[in-house]
Amino acid sequence: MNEPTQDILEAESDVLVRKIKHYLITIFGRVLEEADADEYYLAFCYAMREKIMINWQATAETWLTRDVRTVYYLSMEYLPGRFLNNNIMNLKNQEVVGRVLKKTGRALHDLVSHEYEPNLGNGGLGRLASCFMDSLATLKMPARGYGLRYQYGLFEQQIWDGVQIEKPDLWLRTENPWEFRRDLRKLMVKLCGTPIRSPNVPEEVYDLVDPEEVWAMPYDIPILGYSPTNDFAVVTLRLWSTKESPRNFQLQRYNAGRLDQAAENTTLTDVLYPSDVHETGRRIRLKQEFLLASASLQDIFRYYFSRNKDISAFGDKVRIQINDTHPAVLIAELMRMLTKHFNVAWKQAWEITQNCTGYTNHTLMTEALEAWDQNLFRYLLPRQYKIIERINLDFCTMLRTKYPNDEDRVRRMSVLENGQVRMANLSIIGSHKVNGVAELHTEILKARAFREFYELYPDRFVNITNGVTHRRWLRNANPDLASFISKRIGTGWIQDFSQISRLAEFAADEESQKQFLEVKRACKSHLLDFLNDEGRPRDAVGKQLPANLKLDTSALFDIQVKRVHEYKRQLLKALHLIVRYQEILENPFVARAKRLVIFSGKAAASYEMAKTIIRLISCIDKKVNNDPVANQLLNVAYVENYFVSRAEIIIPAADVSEQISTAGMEASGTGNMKFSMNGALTVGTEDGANVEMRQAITDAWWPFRFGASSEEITDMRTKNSYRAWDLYTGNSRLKRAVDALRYRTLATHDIEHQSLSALYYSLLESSWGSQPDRYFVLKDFDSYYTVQKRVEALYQMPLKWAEYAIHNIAGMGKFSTDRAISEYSNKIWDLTSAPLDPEILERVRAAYRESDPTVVQ
Ligand code: 26Q
Repeated sequence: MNEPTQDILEAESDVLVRKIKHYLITIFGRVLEEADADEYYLAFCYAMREKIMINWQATAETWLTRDVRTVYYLSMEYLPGRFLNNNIMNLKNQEVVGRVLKKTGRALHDLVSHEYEPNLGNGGLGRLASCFMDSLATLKMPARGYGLRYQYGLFEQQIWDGVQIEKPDLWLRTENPWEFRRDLRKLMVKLCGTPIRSPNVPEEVYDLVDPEEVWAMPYDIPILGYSPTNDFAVVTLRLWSTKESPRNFQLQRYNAGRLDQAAENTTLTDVLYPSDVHETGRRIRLKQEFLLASASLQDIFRYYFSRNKDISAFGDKVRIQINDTHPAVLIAELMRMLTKHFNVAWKQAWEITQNCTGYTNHTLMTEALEAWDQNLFRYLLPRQYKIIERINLDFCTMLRTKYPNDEDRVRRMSVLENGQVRMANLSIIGSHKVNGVAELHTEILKARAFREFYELYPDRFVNITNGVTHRRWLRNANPDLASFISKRIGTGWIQDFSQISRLAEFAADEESQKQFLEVKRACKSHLLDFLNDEGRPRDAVGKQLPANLKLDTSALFDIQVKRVHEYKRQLLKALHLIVRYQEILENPFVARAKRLVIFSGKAAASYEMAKTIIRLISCIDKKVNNDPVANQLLNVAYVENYFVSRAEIIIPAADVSEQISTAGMEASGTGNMKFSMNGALTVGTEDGANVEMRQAITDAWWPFRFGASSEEITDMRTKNSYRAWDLYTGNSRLKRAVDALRYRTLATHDIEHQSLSALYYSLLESSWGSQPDRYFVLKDFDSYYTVQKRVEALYQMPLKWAEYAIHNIAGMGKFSTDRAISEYSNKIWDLTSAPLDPEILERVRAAYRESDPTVVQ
């Protein structure tokens, strides 16, 4: 496409300025000069939004008129990050925006950082859903995302002298200009009540007497794809809310004095459950899951019937992907709707349901598989429970024929067992494809967690390795590195990330190495500014302390950011820190690489051990940063409140990316990919997607692999052969570090001391029937220590380091969600790209120009 001329840029920026002024005066009653940052931000977004509407409308109309197969992605979590900057980039409006800001006397940084991002997820799974939306839109795949619009997203984390404090996330305190409330599209969801047999339908299909009726109000967010021309597609992310429908308030209960119950259904979507681990038995959570499933399904049916006269094409036109088991009750609800409302026979309905549904698993920890108490389930969702009973009866009957005299197997595979409803079993049975999120993960699913299902349905299991959108995580987060790349291989990589491999040609080029190091230095400087300002630690009453970092950008930036979890082993890194500190004290005059170690991540509010690990790191931080000898060589920072925009500052600055989970426990990881794309070298176990990253980057350029393999770990577990105590006593370096947890070396008062002791005991003593050191921290310590020595040696050779880094970036072509979405489209959905119809686009554009004759294009 031809670049726009100066005249056009100028004219476009004039239009935008006029629109901003228009919104300021008509919505806020303000003129430009008076507008505060909030008002300016909103007016700016409203003005930008107009352009989005054209392609949004044209996308919807194209897909509607062409009656294409569509995928509906259901996820309880989304972490989209900030919208404004991404939208400016995908509209390719940087230049125009630059001029607008100049003309209106505002700064880009102030504008984009004014946005408060939605924190509607816990971590990896939610961020993956958002990366998928970006790639679906970019690939022009007919798609829609469904989720919940929580009033309060994941808590805001503050760390007061080492203690995690959770504060409510008030993301809706000002208006969100990126969402559109669609009153006409609201839907009713029915729960509880008494089931009664309904006439003329299969036996298990019941009517409901006296149900609770909850209105779900949709809010639509446009997700812009990237296109080198201006025919980008816009996918809708539709989030349901129960807040804005006054009738959800149960006045009868209120009148009966049950104030708590009266408001339950207006507050259903109030909070995101703040845990990425086992959270069973939470009534509201099950109601939330059903709300998502039921409202989305009704919406899917409504859309389907706007294009089709009868149900016959449903199985062909509709694909539904469930992001983990959280929306899995959809399988029962789809069966119910097909049989009850559309008169489909049971057997055929089951075929349609399986055909339509795909299930992605994100965890290997069997204790984290979702299971609901049967009584609770039956009480809240009586009709769906009946359906599950029938599904399960059919399934178990089939099993008994196939495996006669193997009741144990039937029990293990049954959906209803032990007083529980097992959502993973339901999901596998009700889907045509089940996928893991990295090769190792999928293999372990087949060999262990879902082995018997795999035996039964070998073709159902597929792997689709995760990715990330390189547009947000490289192009937007690290514009200097992006232009470093584009100068060398052109801009084609933005759309087709496999082209990044061509960067390898420049890895050995000294000029490129130097420039890479300069880009990295600038990113580190930016992060240091943040750490020394907003990112400073807090004292025991929450007041921010003066900056306490001594190191500059010449130090090695060694970073671990992710949810805090024992299996992710922040503790391993902490122990290594203690060792380094002790070594420095012992021998202060040995030349050593300077290192700034950065952590960030939230612990689930109820996860004591994780909170204690944060506390330990803060203790180390206080000790090391305030020690006049050690702080010349080693600094530690725990950045509170990790979220997408903060990750966008932290990740580009990393020299070393820590991906050190116990092998076999991290399903995939996606932070690992973001770091590597930004030219960090990975210190990593052979876990999750690390394995495939190593293969893609090749062993030659992947120097810091360490630790026991997942086979070794499994072996130690099954043979019960692991002896943490022997490792501890056999390694004096390690022993001294572990002892620091117990001997009050790090703690400054009693409570700290008690906390840290708990870590000591978790490593060395069995408790509640579980083994010491369940995550094999001590096992991998030595190998971690050795690899960290190599890190420092290589860091002494900056140009060599840069060569490695450039090879790492060049090897990341596979890890874009564009590739992942293409694979889902081929292997699971059988979905093809549907670009915008140029005629429709032109017609919508013309209508827009007619509505406002001042617009330029
Ligand atoms: C379940 C029931 C009740 C309440 C909460 C939950 C719940 C919520 C979130 C359970 C799990 C999660 C999130 C899991 C998650 O984020 N898993 C990560 O998914 C990433 C994307 O596939 C992987 O890269 C990570 O390895 C995996 O840990």
